[in-house]
Amino acid sequence: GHLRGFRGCTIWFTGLSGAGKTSIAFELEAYLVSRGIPAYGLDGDNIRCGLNKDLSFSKKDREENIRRVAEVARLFADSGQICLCSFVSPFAEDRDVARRIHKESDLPFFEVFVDTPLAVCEQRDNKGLYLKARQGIIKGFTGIDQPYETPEHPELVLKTVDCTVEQSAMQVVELLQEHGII
Ligand code: GGZ
Repeated sequence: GHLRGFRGCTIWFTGLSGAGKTSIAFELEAYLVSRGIPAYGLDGDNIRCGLNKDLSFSKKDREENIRRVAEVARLFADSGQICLCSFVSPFAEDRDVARRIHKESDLPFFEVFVDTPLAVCEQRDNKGLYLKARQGIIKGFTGIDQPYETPEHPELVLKTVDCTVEQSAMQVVELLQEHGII
């Protein structure tokens, strides 16, 4: 890694569906790339349609989803890029696996809890998924009939209710600066 003079790392955004993970990651990716810092975002949209299209939303398949994503992120980070992972990743033990995978390769890993209350996510319901979950059309939906385990020691907590997407992205930029990544 480090070919471009930047230290690669992984930023792991976790939070409910509709919390704003991908929006913040996308804003951050644009900010970094515009400054010549290589960054790339992974999320359910580009991972679950391809690499992980064989996986469901059962506890076991979410575990495998996170494991594979973490391995891919490790490769991005090892290549000197900032890998921005946006996954609900509701189970603490799965997030810990992602962290361990990076630690074993001596790559920095930052867990960022996108802390948006369920009521706000459900109110937004951008994709109509919460309504379907409430109606029982979708089963095993995080926050409705599957748990979300709140991160206990994340490197950063983003309270999105009080911030714009740009402000949240800048808080992550500050985190990266504090750790000498950028
Ligand atoms: C949670 C679900 C589910 C269920 C479909 N539970 O708002 P979105 O649409 O784009 O984000 C959610 C995304 C979650 O995929 P992840 O790969 O991030 O999940 S995990 O990390 O837990 O493996 C939502 C949609 O897929 N979605 N069904 N049952 N979210």
